[in-house]
Amino acid sequence: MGDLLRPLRLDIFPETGFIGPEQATQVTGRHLSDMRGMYQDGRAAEAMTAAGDPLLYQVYNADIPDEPPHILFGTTVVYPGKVGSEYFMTKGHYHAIERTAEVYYCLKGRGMILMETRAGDVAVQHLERGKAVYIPPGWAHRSVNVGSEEFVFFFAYPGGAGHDYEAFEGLGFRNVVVDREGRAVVVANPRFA
Ligand code: PAN
Ligand code: ZN
Repeated sequence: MGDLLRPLRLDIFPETGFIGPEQATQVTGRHLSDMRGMYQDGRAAEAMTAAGDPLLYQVYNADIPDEPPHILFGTTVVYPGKVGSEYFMTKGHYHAIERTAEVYYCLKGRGMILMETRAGDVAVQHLERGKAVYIPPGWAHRSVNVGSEEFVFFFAYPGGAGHDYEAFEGLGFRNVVVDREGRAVVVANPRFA
């Protein structure tokens, strides 16, 4: 068996996604420069990166050993904004151990979860406060903020699952979410045409 822990209790602030106490939390910030090639509008991405490289999202991870039989959990805050007509989003990944699932529970804002399998199945679920999405084993997942405030969600998945980002460094996800006259629309990724 892996590390044993004493039971612990944390604070999770739904408005900000912040998890306390600070000593029990790891924070990772992702800027636009961390997502080279992932947005359709490369020129808009370059210009925004040069003009200040905005912070797109933050991940707060409770400090739990990353191995079975633990459950890793935390929050993600995706900030509102767009690169060209595409909304701010996470990189997206498969779990390295593909037979591992995940649960997302929305605490604030409005988002879409883009999901797909290596076999080419695709799915999209909408999240708003109080709704949860179950991501079954084998489904890659990316979170998109389609609202005007922060999109905050809680996540939990098995320790040791790991993250595989490589699959999305070329063409990206099969679907993209774009703003069409103020509405968030899911369209097929033109790179797959
Ligand atoms: C989440 C994600 C988090 C950030 O904790 O890791 O939302 O997204 P990326 O890892 O794709 O940058 C999760 O799905 N963990 O497995
Ligand atoms: Zn995941």
